[in-house]
Amino acid sequence: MRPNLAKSFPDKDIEDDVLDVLVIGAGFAGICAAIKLKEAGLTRFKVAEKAQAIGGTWQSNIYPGAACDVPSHFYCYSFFPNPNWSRKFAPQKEILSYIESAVEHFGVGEYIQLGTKVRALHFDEIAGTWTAEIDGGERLRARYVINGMGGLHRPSVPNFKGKGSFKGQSMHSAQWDERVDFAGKTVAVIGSAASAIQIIPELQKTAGQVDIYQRTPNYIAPRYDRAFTAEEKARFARWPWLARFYRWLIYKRLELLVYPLTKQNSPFSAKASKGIKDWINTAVKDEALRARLIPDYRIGCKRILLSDKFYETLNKGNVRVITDPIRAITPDGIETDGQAGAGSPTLNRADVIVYATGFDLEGHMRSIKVTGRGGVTLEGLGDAAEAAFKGTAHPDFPNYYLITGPNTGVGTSSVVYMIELQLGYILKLLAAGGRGKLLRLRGEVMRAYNARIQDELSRSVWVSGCKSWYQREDGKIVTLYPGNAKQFAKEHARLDLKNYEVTVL
Ligand code: N01
Repeated sequence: MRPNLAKSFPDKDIEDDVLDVLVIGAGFAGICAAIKLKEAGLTRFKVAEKAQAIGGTWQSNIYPGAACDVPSHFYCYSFFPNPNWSRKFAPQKEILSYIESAVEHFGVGEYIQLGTKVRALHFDEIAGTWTAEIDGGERLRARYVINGMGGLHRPSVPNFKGKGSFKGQSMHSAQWDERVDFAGKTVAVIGSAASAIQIIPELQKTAGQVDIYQRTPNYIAPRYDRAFTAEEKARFARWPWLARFYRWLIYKRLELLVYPLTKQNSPFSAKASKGIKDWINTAVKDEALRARLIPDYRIGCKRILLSDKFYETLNKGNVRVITDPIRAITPDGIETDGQAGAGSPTLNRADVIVYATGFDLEGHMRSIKVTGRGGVTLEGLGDAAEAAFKGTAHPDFPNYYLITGPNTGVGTSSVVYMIELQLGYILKLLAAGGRGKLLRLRGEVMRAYNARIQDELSRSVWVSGCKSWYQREDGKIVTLYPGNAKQFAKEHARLDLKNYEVTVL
Protein backbone atom coordinates (compact mmCIF):
# COMPACT_ATOMS: atom_id res chain seq x y z
CA MET A 1 0.00 0.00 0.00
CA ARG A 2 1.25 3.50 -0.86
CA PRO A 3 2.14 5.44 2.30
CA ASN A 4 0.18 8.64 2.75
CA LEU A 5 2.77 11.12 3.88
CA ALA A 6 0.25 13.89 4.39
CA LYS A 7 -0.57 12.33 7.78
CA SER A 8 3.04 12.39 8.95
CA PHE A 9 3.71 15.79 7.40
CA PRO A 10 0.53 17.79 8.09
CA ASP A 11 0.25 21.13 6.38
CA LYS A 12 -0.52 23.10 9.53
CA ASP A 13 1.92 24.45 12.12
CA ILE A 14 4.85 24.99 9.80
CA GLU A 15 6.64 28.16 10.63
CA ASP A 16 10.18 27.34 9.66
CA ASP A 17 11.89 27.34 6.30
CA VAL A 18 13.02 23.76 6.71
CA LEU A 19 12.19 21.50 3.80
CA ASP A 20 10.63 18.20 4.64
CA VAL A 21 12.86 16.42 2.14
CA LEU A 22 15.88 17.43 0.13
CA VAL A 23 16.45 15.09 -2.81
CA ILE A 24 19.88 15.14 -4.42
CA GLY A 25 20.07 14.52 -8.17
CA ALA A 26 17.49 14.78 -10.94
CA GLY A 27 18.18 11.55 -12.78
CA PHE A 28 15.92 8.52 -12.84
CA ALA A 29 16.24 8.18 -9.03
CA GLY A 30 15.69 11.79 -7.96
CA ILE A 31 12.80 12.31 -10.33
CA CYS A 32 11.15 9.11 -9.18
CA ALA A 33 11.56 10.40 -5.61
CA ALA A 34 9.92 13.70 -6.55
CA ILE A 35 7.00 11.93 -8.22
CA LYS A 36 6.47 9.60 -5.27
CA LEU A 37 6.78 12.38 -2.67
CA LYS A 38 4.25 14.49 -4.51
CA GLU A 39 1.89 11.55 -4.96
CA ALA A 40 2.16 10.84 -1.23
CA GLY A 41 1.02 14.37 -0.43
CA LEU A 42 4.26 16.26 0.22
CA THR A 43 4.88 19.70 -1.15
CA ARG A 44 7.73 20.99 0.99
CA PHE A 45 10.54 19.26 -0.82
CA LYS A 46 13.18 20.19 -3.35
CA VAL A 47 15.34 18.31 -5.81
CA ALA A 48 18.85 19.76 -6.04
CA GLU A 49 20.48 19.02 -9.38
CA LYS A 50 24.06 20.10 -10.00
CA ALA A 51 23.71 20.27 -13.79
CA GLN A 52 21.75 22.86 -15.74
CA ALA A 53 19.38 20.17 -17.02
CA ILE A 54 17.65 17.07 -15.71
CA GLY A 55 18.34 13.46 -16.71
CA GLY A 56 21.51 12.49 -14.81
CA THR A 57 23.34 9.75 -16.69
CA TRP A 58 21.11 10.27 -19.70
CA GLN A 59 21.87 13.94 -19.78
CA SER A 60 25.63 13.50 -19.53
CA ASN A 61 26.25 10.40 -21.67
CA ILE A 62 25.62 11.76 -25.15
CA TYR A 63 28.33 9.85 -27.02
CA PRO A 64 27.35 8.39 -30.39
CA GLY A 65 25.61 5.05 -29.98
CA ALA A 66 24.58 5.71 -26.36
CA ALA A 67 21.58 3.54 -25.54
CA CYS A 68 20.31 1.49 -22.65
CA ASP A 69 21.48 -2.09 -22.36
CA VAL A 70 18.34 -3.25 -20.57
CA PRO A 71 15.23 -3.44 -22.78
CA SER A 72 13.38 -0.12 -22.72
CA HIS A 73 10.00 -1.49 -21.66
CA PHE A 74 11.71 -2.54 -18.43
CA TYR A 75 14.14 0.38 -18.31
CA CYS A 76 11.41 2.85 -17.38
CA TYR A 77 9.09 3.55 -14.48
CA SER A 78 6.50 0.79 -13.91
CA PHE A 79 3.90 3.51 -13.22
CA PHE A 80 4.66 5.42 -16.41
CA PRO A 81 4.86 2.94 -19.29
CA ASN A 82 5.81 4.16 -22.73
CA PRO A 83 4.09 2.31 -25.56
CA ASN A 84 6.08 4.35 -28.08
CA TRP A 85 9.63 3.19 -27.47
CA SER A 86 11.12 3.25 -30.95
CA ARG A 87 13.40 0.25 -30.39
CA LYS A 88 13.92 -2.60 -27.99
CA PHE A 89 16.93 -0.66 -26.65
CA ALA A 90 16.11 3.02 -26.94
CA PRO A 91 18.84 5.55 -27.73
CA GLN A 92 19.96 8.20 -25.24
CA LYS A 93 17.91 11.08 -26.67
CA GLU A 94 14.71 9.08 -26.40
CA ILE A 95 15.43 8.03 -22.82
CA LEU A 96 16.14 11.65 -21.91
CA SER A 97 12.85 12.76 -23.50
CA TYR A 98 11.07 10.02 -21.57
CA ILE A 99 12.49 11.39 -18.29
CA GLU A 100 11.50 14.90 -19.31
CA SER A 101 7.99 13.75 -20.17
CA ALA A 102 7.69 12.06 -16.76
CA VAL A 103 8.59 15.37 -15.09
CA GLU A 104 5.93 17.12 -17.11
CA HIS A 105 3.27 14.45 -16.75
CA PHE A 106 3.59 14.31 -12.96
CA GLY A 107 4.09 18.07 -12.60
CA VAL A 108 7.29 17.87 -10.56
CA GLY A 109 9.33 20.41 -12.54
CA GLU A 110 8.63 23.14 -10.01
CA TYR A 111 10.40 21.14 -7.30
CA ILE A 112 13.65 20.78 -9.24
CA GLN A 113 16.35 23.39 -8.67
CA LEU A 114 18.99 23.17 -11.41
CA GLY A 115 22.58 24.35 -11.08
CA THR A 116 22.48 23.37 -7.42
CA LYS A 117 25.52 21.33 -6.48
CA VAL A 118 25.42 20.07 -2.91
CA ARG A 119 28.95 20.40 -1.57
CA ALA A 120 28.45 19.32 2.03
CA LEU A 121 25.78 18.01 4.37
CA HIS A 122 25.81 18.51 8.14
CA PHE A 123 23.48 16.92 10.62
CA ASP A 124 22.22 19.01 13.53
CA GLU A 125 21.42 16.58 16.32
CA ILE A 126 19.43 18.97 18.45
CA ALA A 127 17.14 20.21 15.69
CA GLY A 128 17.17 16.84 13.92
CA THR A 129 17.75 18.52 10.57
CA TRP A 130 20.27 18.39 7.78
CA THR A 131 21.93 21.47 6.34
CA ALA A 132 23.12 21.31 2.75
CA GLU A 133 25.83 23.69 1.64
CA ILE A 134 25.40 24.51 -2.00
CA ASP A 135 28.21 25.66 -4.30
CA GLY A 136 27.85 29.41 -4.50
CA GLY A 137 26.94 29.85 -0.86
CA GLU A 138 23.24 28.92 -0.62
CA ARG A 139 22.17 26.76 2.32
CA LEU A 140 19.17 24.48 2.42
CA ARG A 141 17.83 22.85 5.55
CA ALA A 142 15.78 19.66 5.46
CA ARG A 143 14.39 17.08 7.84
CA TYR A 144 15.27 14.27 5.49
CA VAL A 145 17.77 13.85 2.70
CA ILE A 146 17.29 11.37 -0.11
CA ASN A 147 20.53 11.01 -2.00
CA GLY A 148 19.79 9.92 -5.57
CA MET A 149 23.05 10.98 -7.16
CA GLY A 150 23.93 7.51 -8.48
CA GLY A 151 27.44 6.18 -8.91
CA LEU A 152 28.49 6.35 -12.54
CA HIS A 153 29.09 10.05 -13.07
CA ARG A 154 32.61 11.11 -12.27
CA PRO A 155 34.82 10.15 -15.21
CA SER A 156 37.83 8.05 -14.41
CA VAL A 157 40.74 8.90 -16.69
CA PRO A 158 43.87 6.88 -15.98
CA ASN A 159 46.92 8.92 -15.25
CA PHE A 160 48.98 7.72 -18.19
CA LYS A 161 52.49 9.08 -18.39
CA GLY A 162 52.56 12.12 -20.68
CA LYS A 163 48.76 12.42 -20.77
CA GLY A 164 48.86 16.20 -20.80
CA SER A 165 51.29 16.36 -23.72
CA PHE A 166 48.86 15.09 -26.36
CA LYS A 167 48.46 17.68 -29.14
CA GLY A 168 45.12 16.43 -30.45
CA GLN A 169 41.68 16.48 -28.89
CA SER A 170 40.72 14.12 -26.12
CA MET A 171 37.52 13.44 -24.22
CA HIS A 172 35.97 10.98 -21.81
CA SER A 173 32.94 9.02 -23.01
CA ALA A 174 30.76 10.81 -20.44
CA GLN A 175 32.07 14.25 -21.43
CA TRP A 176 31.48 14.02 -25.13
CA ASP A 177 32.53 17.02 -27.17
CA GLU A 178 30.02 17.31 -29.99
CA ARG A 179 32.13 19.95 -31.70
CA VAL A 180 34.81 17.43 -32.64
CA ASP A 181 34.62 16.31 -36.24
CA PHE A 182 35.83 12.72 -36.50
CA ALA A 183 35.65 12.52 -40.28
CA GLY A 184 38.83 10.99 -41.66
CA LYS A 185 40.62 11.23 -38.30
CA THR A 186 42.58 8.57 -36.49
CA VAL A 187 40.77 7.96 -33.23
CA ALA A 188 42.21 6.04 -30.30
CA VAL A 189 39.54 4.56 -28.04
CA ILE A 190 40.98 3.46 -24.71
CA GLY A 191 38.80 0.82 -23.08
CA SER A 192 36.65 -1.90 -24.57
CA ALA A 193 33.72 -2.27 -22.19
CA ALA A 194 30.06 -1.12 -22.09
CA SER A 195 30.59 2.48 -23.26
CA ALA A 196 33.35 1.67 -25.78
CA ILE A 197 31.39 -1.03 -27.57
CA GLN A 198 28.53 1.41 -28.14
CA ILE A 199 30.83 4.19 -29.38
CA ILE A 200 33.13 2.20 -31.65
CA PRO A 201 30.60 0.99 -34.29
CA GLU A 202 29.44 4.60 -34.70
CA LEU A 203 32.92 6.13 -34.88
CA GLN A 204 33.99 3.54 -37.41
CA LYS A 205 31.48 4.93 -39.89
CA THR A 206 33.13 8.35 -40.09
CA ALA A 207 36.64 8.10 -38.73
CA GLY A 208 39.56 7.34 -41.01
CA GLN A 209 40.94 4.84 -38.49
CA VAL A 210 39.75 3.56 -35.12
CA ASP A 211 42.32 2.02 -32.78
CA ILE A 212 40.80 0.17 -29.85
CA TYR A 213 43.04 -0.22 -26.83
CA GLN A 214 41.76 -3.33 -25.11
CA ARG A 215 43.22 -4.33 -21.77
CA THR A 216 40.81 -7.17 -20.98
CA PRO A 217 38.38 -8.78 -23.42
CA ASN A 218 34.71 -8.99 -22.48
CA TYR A 219 31.93 -11.46 -23.03
CA ILE A 220 29.65 -9.69 -25.47
CA ALA A 221 26.30 -11.28 -26.23
CA PRO A 222 23.97 -10.25 -29.07
CA ARG A 223 21.43 -7.61 -28.14
CA TYR A 224 18.85 -8.55 -30.78
CA ASP A 225 17.92 -4.90 -31.01
CA ARG A 226 15.31 -3.85 -33.53
CA ALA A 227 12.77 -1.11 -34.15
CA PHE A 228 9.21 -1.67 -32.98
CA THR A 229 6.73 -1.53 -35.82
CA ALA A 230 3.91 1.02 -35.86
CA GLU A 231 1.45 -1.86 -35.25
CA GLU A 232 3.35 -3.06 -32.19
CA LYS A 233 3.41 0.44 -30.71
CA ALA A 234 -0.31 0.85 -31.42
CA ARG A 235 -1.01 -2.46 -29.68
CA PHE A 236 1.01 -1.44 -26.60
CA ALA A 237 -0.95 1.82 -26.50
CA ARG A 238 -4.36 0.20 -27.01
CA TRP A 239 -3.83 -2.62 -24.53
CA PRO A 240 -1.79 -1.46 -21.52
CA TRP A 241 -1.94 -5.00 -20.13
CA LEU A 242 0.07 -6.11 -23.16
CA ALA A 243 2.84 -3.61 -22.38
CA ARG A 244 2.78 -4.79 -18.76
CA PHE A 245 2.96 -8.41 -19.82
CA TYR A 246 5.85 -7.67 -22.19
CA ARG A 247 7.68 -5.88 -19.36
CA TRP A 248 7.07 -8.84 -17.08
CA LEU A 249 8.50 -11.21 -19.73
CA ILE A 250 11.70 -9.15 -19.89
CA TYR A 251 11.94 -9.16 -16.10
CA LYS A 252 11.37 -12.92 -15.95
CA ARG A 253 13.85 -13.68 -18.72
CA LEU A 254 16.58 -11.71 -16.93
CA GLU A 255 15.78 -13.43 -13.63
CA LEU A 256 15.67 -16.94 -15.02
CA LEU A 257 18.33 -16.89 -17.71
CA VAL A 258 20.82 -14.17 -16.83
CA TYR A 259 20.83 -13.95 -13.03
CA PRO A 260 21.96 -17.59 -12.58
CA LEU A 261 25.20 -16.66 -14.35
CA THR A 262 26.18 -14.68 -11.25
CA LYS A 263 26.68 -17.87 -9.25
CA GLN A 264 30.05 -19.63 -9.31
CA ASN A 265 28.46 -23.04 -9.81
CA SER A 266 25.86 -21.97 -12.37
CA PRO A 267 24.77 -24.79 -14.67
CA PHE A 268 24.20 -22.18 -17.43
CA SER A 269 27.71 -20.73 -17.47
CA ALA A 270 29.39 -23.26 -19.73
CA LYS A 271 26.65 -23.05 -22.33
CA ALA A 272 26.50 -19.24 -22.26
CA SER A 273 30.25 -18.78 -22.55
CA LYS A 274 30.49 -21.36 -25.32
CA GLY A 275 27.71 -19.53 -27.19
CA ILE A 276 29.65 -16.26 -27.06
CA LYS A 277 32.97 -17.87 -27.96
CA ASP A 278 31.33 -19.60 -30.94
CA TRP A 279 29.89 -16.28 -31.99
CA ILE A 280 33.32 -14.59 -31.83
CA ASN A 281 34.73 -17.44 -33.92
CA THR A 282 32.13 -16.99 -36.63
CA ALA A 283 31.73 -13.20 -36.53
CA VAL A 284 35.40 -12.16 -36.47
CA LYS A 285 37.32 -13.04 -39.62
CA ASP A 286 40.88 -12.60 -38.41
CA GLU A 287 41.95 -15.73 -36.57
CA ALA A 288 44.72 -14.06 -34.58
CA LEU A 289 42.33 -11.35 -33.45
CA ARG A 290 39.72 -13.89 -32.34
CA ALA A 291 42.17 -15.36 -29.87
CA ARG A 292 42.69 -11.91 -28.33
CA LEU A 293 38.95 -11.36 -27.96
CA ILE A 294 38.20 -14.51 -26.00
CA PRO A 295 38.12 -13.88 -22.25
CA ASP A 296 40.10 -16.17 -19.97
CA TYR A 297 37.85 -15.66 -16.91
CA ARG A 298 34.41 -16.98 -16.04
CA ILE A 299 31.43 -15.48 -17.78
CA GLY A 300 29.60 -13.00 -15.55
CA CYS A 301 32.71 -12.07 -13.54
CA LYS A 302 32.73 -8.76 -15.38
CA ARG A 303 29.46 -7.31 -16.65
CA ILE A 304 28.16 -9.31 -19.64
CA LEU A 305 27.92 -6.79 -22.43
CA LEU A 306 25.41 -6.59 -25.24
CA SER A 307 26.04 -5.52 -28.82
CA ASP A 308 24.86 -6.64 -32.23
CA LYS A 309 27.54 -4.63 -33.99
CA PHE A 310 30.81 -4.72 -32.10
CA TYR A 311 32.41 -7.96 -33.34
CA GLU A 312 31.25 -7.25 -36.87
CA THR A 313 32.83 -3.78 -36.72
CA LEU A 314 36.20 -5.34 -35.96
CA ASN A 315 36.23 -6.81 -39.49
CA LYS A 316 36.25 -3.34 -41.05
CA GLY A 317 39.45 -2.26 -42.71
CA ASN A 318 39.74 0.91 -40.62
CA VAL A 319 39.59 -0.77 -37.20
CA ARG A 320 42.47 -2.22 -35.18
CA VAL A 321 42.46 -3.85 -31.77
CA ILE A 322 45.63 -3.07 -29.85
CA THR A 323 46.29 -5.23 -26.84
CA ASP A 324 49.87 -4.25 -26.08
CA PRO A 325 49.86 -2.34 -22.79
CA ILE A 326 49.83 1.43 -22.97
CA ARG A 327 53.21 2.81 -21.97
CA ALA A 328 52.61 6.54 -22.37
CA ILE A 329 50.69 9.22 -24.19
CA THR A 330 52.90 11.34 -26.40
CA PRO A 331 52.15 14.57 -28.27
CA ASP A 332 51.36 12.51 -31.37
CA GLY A 333 49.50 9.54 -30.05
CA ILE A 334 49.79 6.49 -27.83
CA GLU A 335 52.95 4.57 -27.16
CA THR A 336 52.53 0.93 -26.36
CA ASP A 337 54.92 -1.74 -25.21
CA GLY A 338 56.27 -3.80 -28.07
CA GLN A 339 54.87 -7.23 -28.84
CA ALA A 340 54.03 -8.89 -25.54
CA GLY A 341 56.17 -6.30 -23.82
CA ALA A 342 59.32 -7.71 -25.38
CA GLY A 343 59.93 -5.52 -28.42
CA SER A 344 60.71 -1.84 -28.63
CA PRO A 345 57.86 0.61 -27.93
CA THR A 346 55.45 1.39 -30.76
CA LEU A 347 53.97 4.81 -31.36
CA ASN A 348 50.41 4.66 -32.70
CA ARG A 349 49.55 8.05 -34.06
CA ALA A 350 46.17 9.54 -33.13
CA ASP A 351 44.28 12.75 -33.82
CA VAL A 352 41.68 12.19 -31.10
CA ILE A 353 41.73 10.10 -27.92
CA VAL A 354 38.45 8.84 -26.45
CA TYR A 355 38.75 7.64 -22.88
CA ALA A 356 36.04 4.99 -22.46
CA THR A 357 37.69 4.13 -19.19
CA GLY A 358 34.75 4.08 -16.81
CA PHE A 359 33.90 5.97 -13.67
CA ASP A 360 35.37 6.85 -10.30
CA LEU A 361 32.68 5.53 -7.99
CA GLU A 362 34.44 6.20 -4.73
CA GLY A 363 35.45 9.74 -5.65
CA HIS A 364 31.91 10.49 -6.75
CA MET A 365 30.25 9.23 -3.59
CA ARG A 366 32.72 11.21 -1.49
CA SER A 367 32.25 14.36 -3.51
CA ILE A 368 29.74 15.50 -0.90
CA LYS A 369 31.27 15.91 2.54
CA VAL A 370 28.72 14.28 4.83
CA THR A 371 28.95 14.92 8.57
CA GLY A 372 26.55 12.95 10.71
CA ARG A 373 25.92 12.28 14.40
CA GLY A 374 28.65 13.39 16.78
CA GLY A 375 30.60 14.96 13.92
CA VAL A 376 31.23 11.60 12.24
CA THR A 377 32.32 12.09 8.64
CA LEU A 378 32.21 9.69 5.73
CA GLU A 379 36.02 9.87 5.54
CA GLY A 380 36.34 9.10 9.23
CA LEU A 381 34.21 5.98 8.92
CA GLY A 382 36.65 4.02 6.77
CA ASP A 383 35.09 0.75 5.64
CA ALA A 384 31.74 1.52 7.26
CA ALA A 385 31.31 4.46 4.86
CA GLU A 386 30.76 1.99 2.06
CA ALA A 387 28.03 0.07 3.80
CA ALA A 388 24.38 0.73 4.37
CA PHE A 389 21.39 -1.25 5.55
CA LYS A 390 19.54 -2.39 2.43
CA GLY A 391 21.80 0.06 0.60
CA THR A 392 19.68 2.81 2.14
CA ALA A 393 20.25 3.69 5.79
CA HIS A 394 23.32 4.17 7.98
CA PRO A 395 23.46 4.46 11.81
CA ASP A 396 25.60 7.58 11.75
CA PHE A 397 23.38 9.47 9.34
CA PRO A 398 19.81 9.50 10.70
CA ASN A 399 17.02 10.54 8.35
CA TYR A 400 19.48 10.38 5.43
CA TYR A 401 18.67 7.78 2.83
CA LEU A 402 20.49 6.58 -0.24
CA ILE A 403 19.05 5.35 -3.50
CA THR A 404 21.38 2.95 -5.36
CA GLY A 405 23.65 3.04 -2.31
CA PRO A 406 26.23 0.39 -1.39
CA ASN A 407 25.49 -3.18 -2.52
CA THR A 408 22.28 -2.38 -4.38
CA GLY A 409 23.32 -3.16 -7.96
CA VAL A 410 21.35 -6.06 -9.40
CA GLY A 411 23.44 -6.10 -12.55
CA THR A 412 21.08 -8.54 -14.23
CA SER A 413 17.97 -6.40 -13.93
CA SER A 414 16.80 -2.85 -14.50
CA VAL A 415 18.20 -0.18 -12.19
CA VAL A 416 14.97 1.80 -12.67
CA TYR A 417 13.04 -1.06 -11.12
CA MET A 418 15.49 -1.19 -8.19
CA ILE A 419 15.10 2.56 -7.69
CA GLU A 420 11.33 2.19 -7.35
CA LEU A 421 11.72 -0.61 -4.83
CA GLN A 422 14.18 1.36 -2.73
CA LEU A 423 11.94 4.39 -2.80
CA GLY A 424 9.03 2.30 -1.61
CA TYR A 425 11.12 1.45 1.46
CA ILE A 426 12.25 5.05 1.97
CA LEU A 427 8.67 6.28 1.83
CA LYS A 428 7.77 3.89 4.64
CA LEU A 429 10.64 5.35 6.68
CA LEU A 430 9.36 8.85 6.00
CA ALA A 431 5.82 7.85 6.98
CA ALA A 432 7.11 6.37 10.25
CA GLY A 433 9.30 9.35 11.12
CA GLY A 434 7.28 12.23 9.80
CA ARG A 435 8.05 15.71 10.98
CA GLY A 436 8.57 14.95 14.61
CA LYS A 437 10.86 11.93 14.87
CA LEU A 438 14.36 10.87 14.19
CA LEU A 439 14.92 7.34 12.94
CA ARG A 440 18.35 5.99 13.69
CA LEU A 441 19.35 2.63 12.30
CA ARG A 442 20.78 0.34 14.95
CA GLY A 443 24.50 -0.31 14.36
CA GLU A 444 24.20 -4.04 14.98
CA VAL A 445 21.47 -4.28 12.34
CA MET A 446 23.71 -2.79 9.69
CA ARG A 447 26.64 -4.96 10.68
CA ALA A 448 24.56 -8.14 10.55
CA TYR A 449 23.03 -7.15 7.21
CA ASN A 450 26.39 -6.43 5.65
CA ALA A 451 27.97 -9.59 7.01
CA ARG A 452 25.19 -11.57 5.29
CA ILE A 453 25.56 -9.65 2.03
CA GLN A 454 29.34 -10.07 2.00
CA ASP A 455 29.00 -13.77 2.81
CA GLU A 456 26.64 -14.25 -0.14
CA LEU A 457 28.93 -12.22 -2.38
CA SER A 458 31.82 -14.50 -1.51
CA ARG A 459 30.02 -17.23 -3.45
CA SER A 460 29.35 -15.05 -6.47
CA VAL A 461 31.07 -15.18 -9.81
CA TRP A 462 32.28 -11.59 -9.30
CA VAL A 463 35.06 -12.80 -7.01
CA SER A 464 36.10 -15.65 -9.29
CA GLY A 465 39.34 -14.10 -10.48
CA CYS A 466 38.77 -11.16 -12.82
CA LYS A 467 39.22 -7.46 -12.12
CA SER A 468 36.20 -5.25 -12.58
CA TRP A 469 34.74 -1.96 -11.39
CA TYR A 470 32.40 -4.01 -9.21
CA GLN A 471 35.33 -4.52 -6.84
CA ARG A 472 37.43 -2.13 -4.85
CA GLU A 473 41.22 -2.28 -5.10
CA ASP A 474 41.26 -4.70 -2.15
CA GLY A 475 38.76 -6.99 -3.86
CA LYS A 476 35.77 -6.19 -1.64
CA ILE A 477 32.49 -5.72 -3.49
CA VAL A 478 30.52 -2.71 -2.33
CA THR A 479 28.56 -2.16 -5.51
CA LEU A 480 26.51 -5.27 -6.23
CA TYR A 481 23.66 -6.97 -4.46
CA PRO A 482 24.10 -10.74 -4.39
CA GLY A 483 20.47 -11.69 -4.98
CA ASN A 484 18.13 -11.29 -7.89
CA ALA A 485 15.46 -8.64 -8.43
CA LYS A 486 12.81 -10.71 -6.67
CA GLN A 487 14.96 -11.01 -3.55
CA PHE A 488 15.72 -7.29 -3.71
CA ALA A 489 11.98 -6.59 -3.89
CA LYS A 490 11.36 -8.83 -0.86
CA GLU A 491 14.18 -7.14 1.04
CA HIS A 492 12.57 -3.73 0.52
CA ALA A 493 8.91 -4.73 0.84
CA ARG A 494 8.41 -4.00 4.51
CA LEU A 495 9.80 -1.75 7.17
CA ASP A 496 10.67 -3.35 10.47
CA LEU A 497 10.82 -0.43 12.87
CA LYS A 498 12.61 -2.61 15.45
CA ASN A 499 15.72 -2.03 13.35
CA TYR A 500 15.61 1.67 14.16
CA GLU A 501 15.86 3.71 17.35
CA VAL A 502 13.07 6.22 17.22
CA THR A 503 13.60 9.52 19.01
CA VAL A 504 10.86 12.08 19.40
CA LEU A 505 12.23 15.52 18.65
O1 N01 B 1 33.38 1.56 -17.96
P1 N01 B 1 34.05 0.20 -17.45
P2 N01 B 1 32.19 1.76 -19.01
N1 N01 B 1 44.44 1.11 -19.20
O2 N01 B 1 34.69 0.55 -16.13
C1 N01 B 1 39.48 0.07 -19.55
C2 N01 B 1 27.25 1.41 -17.31
N2 N01 B 1 26.92 1.66 -18.69
O3 N01 B 1 31.98 3.23 -19.13
O4 N01 B 1 38.44 -4.25 -18.34
C3 N01 B 1 43.75 0.48 -20.16
O5 N01 B 1 33.12 -0.94 -17.48
C4 N01 B 1 38.90 -1.14 -18.87
O6 N01 B 1 39.76 -2.24 -19.03
P3 N01 B 1 39.68 -3.49 -17.98
C5 N01 B 1 27.34 -0.08 -17.09
O7 N01 B 1 26.86 -0.39 -15.81
C6 N01 B 1 25.65 1.43 -19.04
O8 N01 B 1 32.41 1.03 -20.23
O9 N01 B 1 39.58 -2.87 -16.61
N3 N01 B 1 42.43 0.28 -20.12
C7 N01 B 1 37.57 -1.26 -19.60
O10 N01 B 1 37.72 -1.84 -20.85
C8 N01 B 1 28.82 -0.30 -17.18
O11 N01 B 1 29.21 -1.47 -16.58
C9 N01 B 1 25.28 1.61 -20.31
O12 N01 B 1 40.94 -4.22 -18.18
C10 N01 B 1 41.78 0.77 -19.07
C11 N01 B 1 37.18 0.21 -19.75
O13 N01 B 1 38.39 0.96 -19.74
C12 N01 B 1 29.33 0.97 -16.54
O14 N01 B 1 28.49 1.98 -17.02
C13 N01 B 1 26.18 2.03 -21.28
C14 N01 B 1 42.42 1.44 -18.02
C15 N01 B 1 36.32 0.71 -18.61
O15 N01 B 1 35.17 -0.07 -18.53
C16 N01 B 1 30.72 1.38 -16.89
O16 N01 B 1 30.96 1.14 -18.28
C17 N01 B 1 27.48 2.28 -20.90
C18 N01 B 1 43.81 1.60 -18.12
N4 N01 B 1 44.52 2.21 -17.14
C19 N01 B 1 27.85 2.10 -19.59
N5 N01 B 1 41.50 1.80 -17.10
C20 N01 B 1 23.86 1.37 -20.62
O17 N01 B 1 23.57 1.01 -21.71
C21 N01 B 1 40.32 1.35 -17.56
N6 N01 B 1 40.49 0.73 -18.74
C22 N01 B 1 22.81 1.54 -19.58
